[in-house]
Amino acid sequence: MSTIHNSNGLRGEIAIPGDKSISHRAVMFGSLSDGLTEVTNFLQGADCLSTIDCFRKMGVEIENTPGKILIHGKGLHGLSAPSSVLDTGNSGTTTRLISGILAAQPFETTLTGDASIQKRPMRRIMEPLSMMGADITSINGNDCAPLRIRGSALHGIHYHSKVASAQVKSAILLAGLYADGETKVTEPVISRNHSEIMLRCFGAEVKTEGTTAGIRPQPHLTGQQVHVPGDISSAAYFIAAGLCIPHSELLIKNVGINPTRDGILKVALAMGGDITILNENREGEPTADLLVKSSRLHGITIQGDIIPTLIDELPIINIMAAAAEGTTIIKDAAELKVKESNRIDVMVENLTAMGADITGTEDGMIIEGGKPLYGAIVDSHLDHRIAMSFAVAALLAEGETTIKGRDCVNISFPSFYEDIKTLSQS
Ligand code: SPQ
Repeated sequence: MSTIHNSNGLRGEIAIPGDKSISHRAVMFGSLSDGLTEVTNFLQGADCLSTIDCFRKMGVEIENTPGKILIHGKGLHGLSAPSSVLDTGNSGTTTRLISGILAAQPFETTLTGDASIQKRPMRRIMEPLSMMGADITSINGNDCAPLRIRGSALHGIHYHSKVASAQVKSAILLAGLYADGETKVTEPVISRNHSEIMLRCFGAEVKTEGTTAGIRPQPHLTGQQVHVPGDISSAAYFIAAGLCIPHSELLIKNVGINPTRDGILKVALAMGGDITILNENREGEPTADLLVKSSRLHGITIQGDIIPTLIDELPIINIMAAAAEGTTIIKDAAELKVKESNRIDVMVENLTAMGADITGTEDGMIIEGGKPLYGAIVDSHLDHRIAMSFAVAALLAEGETTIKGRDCVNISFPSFYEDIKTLSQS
């Protein structure tokens, strides 16, 4: 499918691949544990494979078998110095979380990634980790990767983060496993809490109160069985397609609906979307099946505390807003500028090319919905979330759409185009 055409409706059932954030964390925490960690429904996306590669380079035996990932943990103090640079690929999560671990190891590491990673801000982790005593430098002096990290003795701190960021919070908590006292992070608004939930399962002492998460230094973690739920960020493309394309009905199975990630559901319902939540399971990371039917959507305002719970879904929410009647206003989302691409500029560029009425603002965008969309050549800027959002826009548009750099979906959803094709034929 190199060009994408208008769709007559998506119908059928889809099982969404494993959650990217949870898959990364399972590999990291399993590597730092004593004993075996078994991970099922692991996301075989390029980002999570970068995390596996980094830990293999530090001596961890990780078997990637068809049904499960087996991680033979080295314990908190068992990693060995890599013989080459650690390459985190396109993954901000790998880069930032692993920095918290490397800050405490008895060796020096150089960490880098692709062109996009080398532009993403690292000062946000360098500052708190340095306050803990870490020796971490940006080799080019621009507060971006490549980073050189020399392991040091770390102190517990209480850090007040200016941004609501699970990557910042998790980097600090992971360094806190090795500190000489309690470490706490307070965020302005709570960000996704997968690290807190999973670290507790592996035996760490993690406490949370309001927007503060705290951890105590730990003698050891213990290997676990982790079943990764389907990624709500990947499900979001099918939620949007099911709602916006006439004659659609989709059953999206086993989706993670952790309240720190479920903003897309709240927004879709507030826009008038017909979504039924079925088979809810609230143990550990909560999951449910979602039955989604074509709906007439209307514009809304999205701002404030909900933003961190849907930050990665804002590109596809833009497409829903373009298809909806009326105005959608998105505020408090300046973080979109420092993702794999500047997601405010790129959404404005591509949606405008397709005929939508969208204006970028300092911290979001304003979309006047209901204008017809036309096929166009759009550029993903090698950002997976942009490519998938415009694949859905293409299904809604008259004519033919070409997405430049379309294969970047492999970062988080390798079977994405195949799944759209299957559901188009059902
Ligand atoms: O890993 P990466 O590249 O940062 O991935 C993105 C994405 O769209 O897949 C962001 F570009 O998701 C982040 C998310 O935005 C994954 C993440 C996590 O697993 O902890 C947290 C969020 O980032 P942040 O900066 O808000 O902590």
